[in-house]
Amino acid sequence: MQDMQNRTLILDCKEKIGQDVVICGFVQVRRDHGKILFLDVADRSGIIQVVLGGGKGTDLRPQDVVKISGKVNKRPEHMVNKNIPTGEIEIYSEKLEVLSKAQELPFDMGGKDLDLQLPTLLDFRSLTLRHPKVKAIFKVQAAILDGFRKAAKDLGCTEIIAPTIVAGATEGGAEVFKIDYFEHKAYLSQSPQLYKQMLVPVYERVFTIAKAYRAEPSVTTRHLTEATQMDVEMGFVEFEDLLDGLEGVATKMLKIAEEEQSEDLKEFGVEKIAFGGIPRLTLREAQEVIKKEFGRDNTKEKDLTPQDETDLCKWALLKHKSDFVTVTHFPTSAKPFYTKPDPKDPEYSLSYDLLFRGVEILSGSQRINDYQQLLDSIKKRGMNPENFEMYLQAFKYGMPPEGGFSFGLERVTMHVLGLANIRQASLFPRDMERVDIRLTQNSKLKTQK
Ligand code: AMO
Repeated sequence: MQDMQNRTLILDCKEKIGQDVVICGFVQVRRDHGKILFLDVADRSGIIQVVLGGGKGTDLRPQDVVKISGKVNKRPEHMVNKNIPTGEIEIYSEKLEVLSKAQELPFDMGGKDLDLQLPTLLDFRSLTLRHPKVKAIFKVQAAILDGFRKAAKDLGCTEIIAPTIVAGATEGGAEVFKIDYFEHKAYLSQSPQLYKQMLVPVYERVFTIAKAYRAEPSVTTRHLTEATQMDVEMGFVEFEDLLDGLEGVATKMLKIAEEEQSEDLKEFGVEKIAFGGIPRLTLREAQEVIKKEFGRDNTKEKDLTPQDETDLCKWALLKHKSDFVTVTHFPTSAKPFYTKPDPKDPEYSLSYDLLFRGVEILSGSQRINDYQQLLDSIKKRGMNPENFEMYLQAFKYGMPPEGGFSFGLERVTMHVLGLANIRQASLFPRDMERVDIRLTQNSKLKTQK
């Protein structure tokens, strides 16, 4: 693609030693040495040192957008910076144009890490996203998305886009945002669930990357009110096929992401992902492991506690060299209406979660595909079948045995990178307290003159 006329990308300067180039980018850091000014300038390809002579650039500051003409020189041996790909070169320039002037920054962005409290990091999101280490989070996230797409396509899935204005709650009645829809009530979709199922008789196998809205009334490090789900749904499958499918997609997706972004991942100092054979346990078996290995008796609980999830992953890494554990057969009553009860023991369902590095990153199930059974399940939960009219049509007119699963993109990103809070893994996170700006107090940010 054509860039600004005559522009050379910073990384390509490596091939232009001794030549005149024009680079465009953002001032990252300035260092004054008498009459000479050293700048670190970054563009989408990398970062380079610029030596500005001739008394130029005295009023430059970080984030100024600049166009610089100069000559690419080899740096003296003792000045080589081994940490960056352009560390053997620099640009000498006396010609600089400021394309856009930045105001004084509210904090220093020049360090290797951006050392800010989370609220400040988010209050200044459009600025803090420019820091190389923050930027890298979303390069890794893009690689995860890429990996998911490739893995889902390899399964034979067709990509679909589901609506997000919907007629009812699918995943749980309370945690749904109501919206005014002309003179009617509508909801923001909690999941693309119903739509991916309706498309099974059309394409057999589908995938989607969708926004999911959850009116989560609590503030935790792992919940957002607007999350991104990566969903798959497949027809003509049995329970074991689904487990193979989800583990296969998880493995392929993260292998691709690790390979594509290996340099960025190194910056975060995280261990390489352990892809040993993924252990599969029923919920009751998992709770036995917790009791035996960690001394907590949660064997009567309907779900795993956050501590159980952490401990199970510790166990899987130690015993199976796997950062993943698949847990199956959650109680039917704890799962959404579309979940298929296990015919061998209907109190438990053909459902599963995938845990990764201590947290649930995926859940899913084999679905009820029988029309009458689905209708009964809706009614049994006190829901109104009229709100599911279009969904039910799909079952009335023939639905193969089917099932699927959904990964939470931000949770996956968070745990691939070892981030402390899910908000760091969302470009513009929404929670109870924030929609871009803080809702709980007047924004401290005034438009700076
Ligand atoms: P579930 O509700 O478990 O299942 O969601 C699937 C995955 O999405 C992520 N996730 C969230 N991430 C951040 N904040 C939230 N509030 C949030 N809620 C969910 C998690 C979770 O594992 N329709 C089913 C999936 C299916 O059966 O196919 C569903 O939505 O990583």
